[in-house]
Amino acid sequence: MTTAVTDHYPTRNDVAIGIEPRRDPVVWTPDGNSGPLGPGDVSRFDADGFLAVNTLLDPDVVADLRNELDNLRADAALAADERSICERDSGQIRSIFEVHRISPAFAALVADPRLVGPARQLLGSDVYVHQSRVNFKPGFNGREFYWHSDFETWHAEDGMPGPRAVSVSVALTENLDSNGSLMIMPGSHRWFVSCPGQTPPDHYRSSLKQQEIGTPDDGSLTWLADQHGIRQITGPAGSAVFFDSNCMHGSSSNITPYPRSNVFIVYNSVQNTLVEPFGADAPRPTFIASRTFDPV
Ligand code: 6CS
Ligand code: FE
Repeated sequence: MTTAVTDHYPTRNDVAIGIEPRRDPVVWTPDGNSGPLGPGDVSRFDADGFLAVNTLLDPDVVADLRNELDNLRADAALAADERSICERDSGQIRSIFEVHRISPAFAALVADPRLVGPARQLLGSDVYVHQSRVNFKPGFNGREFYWHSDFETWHAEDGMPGPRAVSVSVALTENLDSNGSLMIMPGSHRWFVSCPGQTPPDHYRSSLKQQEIGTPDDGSLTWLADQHGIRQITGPAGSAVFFDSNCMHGSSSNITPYPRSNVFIVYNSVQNTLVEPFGADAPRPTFIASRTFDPV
């Protein structure tokens, strides 16, 4: 008999819409736990919910990953694979999921201590890869990612119990303030915003192109933006941002000629492995939410 897991973060399914204080810590590091981040960076992540790093990867590593990006985009078989998500209007590739299982270069990146080291330190445990993806956001046609908390979706649709996960977004092209770079509300990770609506069957087939269910109401977004502001995360290829699973974030469409292509790796604590979805009838496919929990 499986023990019922208490839902500390109710959302969707006619739950009263609201903003509740986060029940869990942000930084799970026991005092003095060592790791690559200094105390200043750890406290900045705790306060803001994210930490931007201007040069995480060396130019030669970035060049290799850019080449890999071109190889993946040119792979006709992969374009027909369910792990490739196309833009809703142009048909250009929007995202490729599970890149760490498709490409040796991205598999190596996942295990790079510059990425997994801070993740283990912040989450205070071993970690496994919950999700990896490249978001291409091509020039002229890269469409937006509307405001959302990743954790709200991962909790409702993947069965992630608590917000004990951290994403690392690595810029593979220059992230400008004009080409749809990431916007985060600093400090928003300390609130859980329950979202309206019911999760449709196979929701991921639409949500990964344009998310509607699992996005907060205007009133909640306005309250959060008034309280916390909006920070645009820009930086050169090779820069990165570590961000808490529950940050309110989004990015605008890209109408410039300059692609904003980033790889995102989501590290989840091995103490926070997926159970049954809290707000959907069936779990999403494993290329979106891994159900093997082998530590990196
Ligand atoms: O549903 C998800 O898992 C994906 N959707 C968004 C908009 N961000 C997180 C993740 O890539
Ligand atoms: Fe997201």
